[in-house]
Amino acid sequence: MKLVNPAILSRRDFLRNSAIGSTAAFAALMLPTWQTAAQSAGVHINPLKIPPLDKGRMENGVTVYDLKLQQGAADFFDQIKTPTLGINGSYLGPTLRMRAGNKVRLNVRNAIGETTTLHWHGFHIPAKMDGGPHQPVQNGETWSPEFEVKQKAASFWYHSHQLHETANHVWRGLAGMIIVDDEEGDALALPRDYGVDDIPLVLQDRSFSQDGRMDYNASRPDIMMGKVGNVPMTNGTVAPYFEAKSKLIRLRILNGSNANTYNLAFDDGRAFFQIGTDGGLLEAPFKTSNIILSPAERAEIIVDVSGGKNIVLTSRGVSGGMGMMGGGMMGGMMGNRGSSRYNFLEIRPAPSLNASAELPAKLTTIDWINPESATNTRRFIMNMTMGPLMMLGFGNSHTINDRAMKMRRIDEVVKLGTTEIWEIGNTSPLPHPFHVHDVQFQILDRNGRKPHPGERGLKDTVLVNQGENVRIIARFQDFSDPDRPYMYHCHILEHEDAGMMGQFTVV
Ligand SMILES: [Cu+2]
Repeated sequence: MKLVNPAILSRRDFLRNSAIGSTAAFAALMLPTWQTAAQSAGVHINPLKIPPLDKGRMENGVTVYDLKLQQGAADFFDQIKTPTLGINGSYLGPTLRMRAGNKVRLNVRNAIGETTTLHWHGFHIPAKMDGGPHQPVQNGETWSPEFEVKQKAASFWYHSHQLHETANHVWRGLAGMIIVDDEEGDALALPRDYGVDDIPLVLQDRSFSQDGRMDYNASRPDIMMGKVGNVPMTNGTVAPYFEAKSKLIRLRILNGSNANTYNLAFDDGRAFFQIGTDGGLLEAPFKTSNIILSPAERAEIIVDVSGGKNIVLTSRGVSGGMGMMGGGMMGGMMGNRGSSRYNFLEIRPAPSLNASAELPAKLTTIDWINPESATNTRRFIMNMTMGPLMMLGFGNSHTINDRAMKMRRIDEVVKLGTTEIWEIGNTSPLPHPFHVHDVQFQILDRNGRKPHPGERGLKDTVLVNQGENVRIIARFQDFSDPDRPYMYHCHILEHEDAGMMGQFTVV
C-alpha cells in the first residue's frame, strides 16, 4: 500500500478544519480514504475553480470559438497529477458565452489521441451541426460547425457524444458549460457578474485509484446501473469553497455526472429560488428548499447567503427513485449508488455583503404549446433486461422500444413544422433521464399529474422514474435533413453507450 504525499501535505489544512480527530486523519493517508473522510467531515480546502469565460472573437459577423480537445494532467489533489481530458485546459472546458440571434462558429480541434465528438446539448440547430455520433472528429482533425443561436437565455452545456465512448470521454473531462444571453434576460435585475455573483457549477462525482488516477473502467454492474463515484467535484474542484461578496448569489447548476441523480439542498435547509430550467427562465421564481437534478439537467437558482454563516450545497439520496432500491438483488448490486451524501460546495459569505437588487416577481413568458395542436403521438419505452445472462454481457440489455441503438437505423421520422406529443415510459427497475436533441420541450404531465413547479419550463432532459409515464410536447421546426438524424436517449451515459438511444430525422 502506497502512501500519498499530497494527502500528508493537505492533512495540515484537514486537521486544522476537521471535526474528525487526528487519529482518524493519520489513519487515512491514502488518497480516496483521506478524501472520503474530509468529504464526510465537510471540510472544504480548495477555492472553487471558475471555468474561464470565452466570449469568442468576431470574424466577419460570426462569433468564433477555438476549442482544443486535449489530454491533460489535472491537479485535483496537491502534488498529484491525474491524467485527464480537457478543452483548452486540463479538465473540462471554458464557459462559452453566446448571444441569442448571433451566428457562432466553433473550431473543434481534436488532439485527444482518439476519435470523439462535441455535442451542443440543448441547442436547436441543424442535425449536421449537432455534434452527435454522426459527426465524429478524428484525432488531429478540426470540425467547424456554424449555426445561429436560437435559444433563450439559459445555461446549456457541451460534451462528447462519441458512440459507445461518451461515458468514457465525459468521465475523463470532455464537457463544459454554455451561457446564452438575450435581451429579455439582460433586462431583468438578476445577478450577472460571472464568477462573482453569477456562478457556473458543474457537479460531478468521480472515483480515483489510490495513486490519484481516474481512468474510466466500467464494470458490468457499472454498465447496468451507471458509473457513480465517491468523490464529489464542482468545476473540477475537490472539496471546494467559494467566498460570496453579495447578498444574492445566482448558481447555474449542471448535473454533469455520468449517472447520478442529485437531490440538492443547503445543509441548513434554507429556502432558495429556482429561476430557470434546462432551456430558459421560469415564468416566476419558485421557492423551494431542494431540487432534484438527473444527469444533464440544469437549474438556475438564487440563494440569499446573508446571515453570517457558511452554508454547504449538498446532495442526498433521492427517495422514490434510486432510494427505493433498498433491498433485494438490485439493492445489493447497487450498493450505496444514489444514496451517497455529497458536499459539493461551501459558500462563505463575506463579513459585509454587497446589496443585491430584489428578485423580480416575473421572469419571462413561456409560449405554452396547446396539446390539441399536436398531430402525432409517439411512445417510447425505456427498458433494461436484467438477469445473469445480461450481467455476463449477452444481448441488448439497454433498449428503447425493445431496440438498442443502431447507427444505420432511423427509428422515427418527424414531419417538419409539426407538433408532437412523446409519451415516455420506463419498465426497467431504475430511473432514466430522457434527453431529446433538436428541441426544447414542455412536460405535459407525469402519470397524468401536472409536472412539479420546478419542471414547468423549457426542458431538454426529463427524469422518468420506474413505472412512470411522462408526456412531453415539442414543435419540430426550422431544420430538416432526411439523411442526418438527431438522437433521443437516456442520459445515464453508460446506458446510452450500451444502447438506450434511438434516432429521428425531421423531414
Ligand atoms: Cu438509463
